Amino acid sequence: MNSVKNKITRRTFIKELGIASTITLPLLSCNTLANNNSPLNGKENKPLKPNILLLMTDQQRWDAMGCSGGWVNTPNLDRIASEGIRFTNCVTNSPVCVPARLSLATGLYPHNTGVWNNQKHRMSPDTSTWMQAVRDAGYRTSLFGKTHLHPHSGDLRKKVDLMNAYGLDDVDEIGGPRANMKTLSHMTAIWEEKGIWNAYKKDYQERFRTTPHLVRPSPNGLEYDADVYVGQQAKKYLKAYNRDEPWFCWVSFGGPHEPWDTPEPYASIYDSKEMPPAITRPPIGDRPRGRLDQLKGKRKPNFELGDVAKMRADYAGNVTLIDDQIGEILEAIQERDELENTVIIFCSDHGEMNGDYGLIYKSNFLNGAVRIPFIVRTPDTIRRDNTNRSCDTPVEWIDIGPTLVEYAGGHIQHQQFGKSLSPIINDNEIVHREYAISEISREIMLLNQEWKIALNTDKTPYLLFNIHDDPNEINNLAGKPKMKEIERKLKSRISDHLSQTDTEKA
Ligand SMILES: [Ca+2]
Repeated sequence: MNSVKNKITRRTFIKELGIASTITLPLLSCNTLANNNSPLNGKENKPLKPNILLLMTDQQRWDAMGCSGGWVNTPNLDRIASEGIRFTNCVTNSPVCVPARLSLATGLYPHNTGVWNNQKHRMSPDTSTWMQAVRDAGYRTSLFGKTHLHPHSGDLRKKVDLMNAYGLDDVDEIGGPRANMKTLSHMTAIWEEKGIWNAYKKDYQERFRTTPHLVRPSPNGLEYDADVYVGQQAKKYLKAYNRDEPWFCWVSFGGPHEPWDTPEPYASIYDSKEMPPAITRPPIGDRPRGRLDQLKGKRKPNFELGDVAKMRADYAGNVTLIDDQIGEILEAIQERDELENTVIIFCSDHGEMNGDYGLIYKSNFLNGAVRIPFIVRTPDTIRRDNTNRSCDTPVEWIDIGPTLVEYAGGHIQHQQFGKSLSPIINDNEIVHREYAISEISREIMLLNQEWKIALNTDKTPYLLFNIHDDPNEINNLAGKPKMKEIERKLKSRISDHLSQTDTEKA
């Protein structure tokens, strides 16, 4: 039953996909979170473990959902939110892929992992992860899409053993949109076979050479779109799943990451005139400087009038495309009659500035980049009355792992700093975290219920916003004499945090 050693090959995986037979109900129980309403196992009359669906996107802003910002149509995410809890103050632990995803897998901060930027980093197969803890709790684990837990190079089809070591059994991994130009995967093998891969490469080279924010549909069209590939592979897998263990399925879309190349018909769904305007970059003044002030070049393109609105409309189209794929996955789970007993988390690894502050991409601590959409929906939250569907406590994205392990009825044995959300899901009066932390390039940010502060590499505050009075982060109070005491207190919190999470000391 335990599948730790069960490393299936791609061939047997495909063979298994082809076998559709009656689902055998899992015999495992002992889920501390299962209550009397949980479905029962017919033979032993014990609550069934829930299945677990982790839906993740890459570079989706916190406000790019119908239920959060209101400017993107996402009926399926809205449905998950209406049956779950949406956390409105969730930040990624690093606003860029590689450090963020490493932190997610390990529950460690960049100041622990030493990975502070998008660098070539391969997570060692010996690393302890929460995915292993889910598997050890009796789950069959799977991954469709992007992990970026190891460098995007060579042939991802040959990295299955590494993914197995990370805790993921059944794997169909792809690179990100840029990596798909050169990294082999099952998906790019199809592109090559269909004779479309060269056009994809040519389109990318052209747009990044001249205008990175160019809005133009991908030559792949909808049929060979990477997000459609990920959604459909996950759907096929879940439809055919016929093992005894409950399933954990991680669906990790590569979109709505740049470029702005959404295929039709999604490219034309949104009217650019109806997109929310970008937040204008305020003058820097004489405050201390930090990473945000160094972002330039391709991240700060010369926009022409209307460019930002066009980008936003294209981006919104990509989010809706992914939402439709999520809808198909939910439908497949519903057809299995498992939707009610499935825990769902939806999140993104970081946001996208999409023109805010004159910037594109991420890599800074402003809302557009650091704040992420985050929804948890469980068999229990579905049954609640419709109050308290959102929660503004600070949450960190490394909280995903311990939350899922708790719902799986497992245990994380290794030292890590993620914190299960199940207590606050059960009682929204609980303080989950007093503050949330994010880090990049040896800078650190703290967000609490009232303030956001960021320190540069000299440990000097260079961003300070009152999040209630100034939700758009226009009025930077860093370095102002009247803020001295606030800055001192927040800095001391940061220093306590660093000392409490110092793995060197352990
Ligand atoms: Ca990313």
